[in-house]
Amino acid sequence: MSPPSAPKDKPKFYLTTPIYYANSRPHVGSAYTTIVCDVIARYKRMCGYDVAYLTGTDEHGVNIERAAEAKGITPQQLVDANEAIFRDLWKLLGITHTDFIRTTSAEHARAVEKLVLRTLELDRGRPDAEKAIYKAKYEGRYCIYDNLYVSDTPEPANCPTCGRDAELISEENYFFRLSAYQGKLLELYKNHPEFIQPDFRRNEVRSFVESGLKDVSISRKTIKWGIPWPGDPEHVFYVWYDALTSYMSGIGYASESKKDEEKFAKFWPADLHMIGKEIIRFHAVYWPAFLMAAELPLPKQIFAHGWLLFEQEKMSKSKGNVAYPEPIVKVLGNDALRYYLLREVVFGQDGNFSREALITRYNADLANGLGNLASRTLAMIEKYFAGDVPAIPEGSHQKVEVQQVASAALQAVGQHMASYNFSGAVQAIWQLVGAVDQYIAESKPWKLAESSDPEDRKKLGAVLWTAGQALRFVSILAHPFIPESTQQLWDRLGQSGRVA
Ligand code: ME8
Repeated sequence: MSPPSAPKDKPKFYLTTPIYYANSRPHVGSAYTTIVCDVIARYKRMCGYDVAYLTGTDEHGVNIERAAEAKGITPQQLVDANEAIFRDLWKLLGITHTDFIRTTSAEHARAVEKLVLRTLELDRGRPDAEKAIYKAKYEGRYCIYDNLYVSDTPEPANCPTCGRDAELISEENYFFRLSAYQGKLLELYKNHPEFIQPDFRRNEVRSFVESGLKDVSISRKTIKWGIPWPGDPEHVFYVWYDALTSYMSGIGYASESKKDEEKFAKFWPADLHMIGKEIIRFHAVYWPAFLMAAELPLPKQIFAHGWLLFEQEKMSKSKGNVAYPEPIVKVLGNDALRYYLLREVVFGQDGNFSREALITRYNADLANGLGNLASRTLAMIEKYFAGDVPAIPEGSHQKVEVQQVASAALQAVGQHMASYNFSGAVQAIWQLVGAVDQYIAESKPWKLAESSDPEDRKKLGAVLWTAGQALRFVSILAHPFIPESTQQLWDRLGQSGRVA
């Protein structure tokens, strides 16, 4: 039994969460993506990758301005307060991100400017009809809650996401010529089917792009709270051009320091942008087009997961039907929340969030399942061998089935993790937990301990050695999912250092 094999020269893996709106505090929905990415980051590190994991806060836009106004504070005060809450929550949840970007930071503004100036520079060599960025009048309906163009005509319209009335916008903007990228985007999806995952999402995006793309406005005159357009400060960048660039500014794009430059050169392009399904168009259509216009490398994959639902509706701040992670973690611990989210929700699909189901899962799989097995095994090792069960010669008295289940679990975890099938990976690990449980029940070590036959003593040692080894193996395999309890188990098994 050995852990997933580590490649010799450390390859890099760069993954990101969306940068979350700093107009209010995080809820279980925002924690979901962050936890999922943390599992991937930990797993990749265990597999020998040098991992950069970026998260952060999206701090510009009308909704921030309005939220601040409603509270009688400045937008800066609001985002400062909320950013601190995000950071504190990630700390509480034991998230191992390596980088955190705020869109109000100077390094981010520099990156947005650099990206647009680079594009404008390339535009100089392009005929007028092919210039990526141009100025024109915009009139349309826009949902300020979901930051979504609802329609490009002035007639009243409702937001398809939240159902509220969309606002009328009429002003001169800078536009991005998205319409010119239809062919290149379709080619990208065709040549790199892994670019958008899961497959059914790629099909949706492809149909959307095939039906024709409209140019998009990338600046605003009416909004004040944003990054000024270089050389035309009446305009500020409009959310998506600003927000998406965080994936580069967060790892050093446009920084003047040598160290950051090297970091960007090493980690860009991103290997994975993990997002919720509602922002897939921005990531799988706008973002590659923005990068193509700037002649920069494209991210390798956009994975759009489903929504956590609360009583069949999307959990969201604007609807107010949210659960918060802090009380859950206080009562049951981080691992319970992580385990529940990864085991219960089929990754990629929508899944219901329920406190009752969380508690049931916790009791069944963590407290009674793994917890109980570990306590019983460790208690017997203590009682019958004073905490030090002797290693047994390979093959003697070992239960080959347990080894087989362990090898199968290792293989299954590798396969499931390659496609981000977290529930599959967790189930494979818990099959091993079940197999050890059954092995102990069948071999009745407490009976063997009563016998005066030296063969029975050997058998007892073999049973507890095998169970202990299997538990050590479980603590490695399950570590990315439940890092705190596996570390405790690792320590109690007498292993030194960190699991990973
Ligand atoms: O969209 N279920 O920020 P945001 C699952 N700032 N995931 C959920 C969720 C739910 N009910 N609710 C939120 C933004 N999420 C922009 C992104 S990126 C360049 C800019 C997660 O605060 C999910 O990852 O509204 C979703 O995409 C994200 O939070 C939206 O966060």
